[in-house]
Amino acid sequence: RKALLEADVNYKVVSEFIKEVKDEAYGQEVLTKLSPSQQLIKIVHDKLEELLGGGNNDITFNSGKPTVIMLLGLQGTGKTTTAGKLASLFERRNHKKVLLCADDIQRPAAIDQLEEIAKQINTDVYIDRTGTSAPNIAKAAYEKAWKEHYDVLIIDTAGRLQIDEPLMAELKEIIASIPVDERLLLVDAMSGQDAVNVALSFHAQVPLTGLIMSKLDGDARGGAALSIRKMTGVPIKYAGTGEKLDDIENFHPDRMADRILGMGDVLTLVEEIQEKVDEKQTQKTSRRLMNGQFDLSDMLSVMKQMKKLGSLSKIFRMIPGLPKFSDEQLKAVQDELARYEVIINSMTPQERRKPELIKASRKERIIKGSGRDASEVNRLLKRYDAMKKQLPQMKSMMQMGQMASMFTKGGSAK
Ligand SMILES: Nc1nc2c(ncn2[C@@H]2O[C@H](COP(=O)(O)OP(=O)(O)OP(=O)(O)O)[C@@H](O)[C@H]2O)c(=O)[nH]1
Ligand SMILES: [Mg+2]
Repeated sequence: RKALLEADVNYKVVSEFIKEVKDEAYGQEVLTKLSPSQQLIKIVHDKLEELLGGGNNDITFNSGKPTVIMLLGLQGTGKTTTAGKLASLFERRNHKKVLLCADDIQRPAAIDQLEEIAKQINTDVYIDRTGTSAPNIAKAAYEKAWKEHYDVLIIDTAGRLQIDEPLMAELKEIIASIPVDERLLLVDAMSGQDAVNVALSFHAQVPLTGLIMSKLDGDARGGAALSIRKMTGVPIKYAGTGEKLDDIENFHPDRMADRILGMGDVLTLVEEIQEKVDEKQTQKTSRRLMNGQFDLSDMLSVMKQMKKLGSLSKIFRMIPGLPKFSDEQLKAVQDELARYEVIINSMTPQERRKPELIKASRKERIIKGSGRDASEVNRLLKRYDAMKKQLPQMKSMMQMGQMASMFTKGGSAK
């Protein structure tokens, strides 16, 4: 059975995020128009927006020479379509003369696809079907762009199912042979956490200058965007919102924060938490944990907290590193809690404070008193030892609880 604390918790990310939200909350005047829960959501929302935004969210065009944009990404993420979308956007909005370059020579159909797109938007495209290498094609396209005074050159590159050496070598060779201003990675909004690793490997080999989220018109909330933005430090520049060639827009961090939070249900959740969290107890346990103290009563208190935070964690589901609790995990904690509570109640205060006192004869008494069996008592003691070793994670758990309790009863943030 999987314990909650063994869930994928990245203590650093959790406590950093919570600390920032807390600082923010402390510093804030009482906003009369917003209820405490709305305030909390607003702070989380703004924090998300800040995380998602920042950096140059657009393209800076060179003057007097072509601006070279290279599109990168795994197979089917939307490179070729986005090449067309960007060309059309720059022509319409920025009145630029754009040359597309079909540099995906892995499949003959890829060239045809870009040629077809170019025709639709009435844009020029550089094509070479003689079998020469991708870097050579890019070089020739760049020369043409210079000679014929194109403002922008957009290079469509080959995708792969997975990152592989030949692909990376080819991309590196292209950027070594012509000056590429923008290296933009396509990230499919539907992709999960593995997209983070993909982005990081691209970034390590071909330093990225931006991200483009594609397929934001789907159901995906786009939590991967947040992880990738944070892990690479690279700005998200554009968002693809459909299959048509004008379905592209500059990336709006505020809209994305709305989407990640899925506004509707969050408010209800926060209100639910407020009803459940016992502020005094939480603070007391929190203080003890900070001082490195942890006994069996603290264990009960932490477990109660975990149970309550199960629903709060739904708010943070999309934030990388925060604990994600499944319904089964919550149920497991609930059952465990019910069993342990009876056993711990049969202990003397001294035993609760110093569980290491509990040897054979005391154990016998506790078993009789609680009506539970030896294996359960042993399991409880084992669990206590395991939790004691995970003090940092528990501290962050209690902090989350405090954060929620700050907003209870009129938000007594202190
Ligand atoms: N709904 C939706 N579909 C998109 C979007 N962007 C691309 N697509 C679709 O995704 C599919 C793949 O797009 P491509 O542009 O061919 O992707 P690619 O990265 O060039 O793929 P490869 O060249 O095979 O690596 C196509 O069916 C596109 O129409 C988007 O923003 N929304
Ligand atoms: Mg393609």
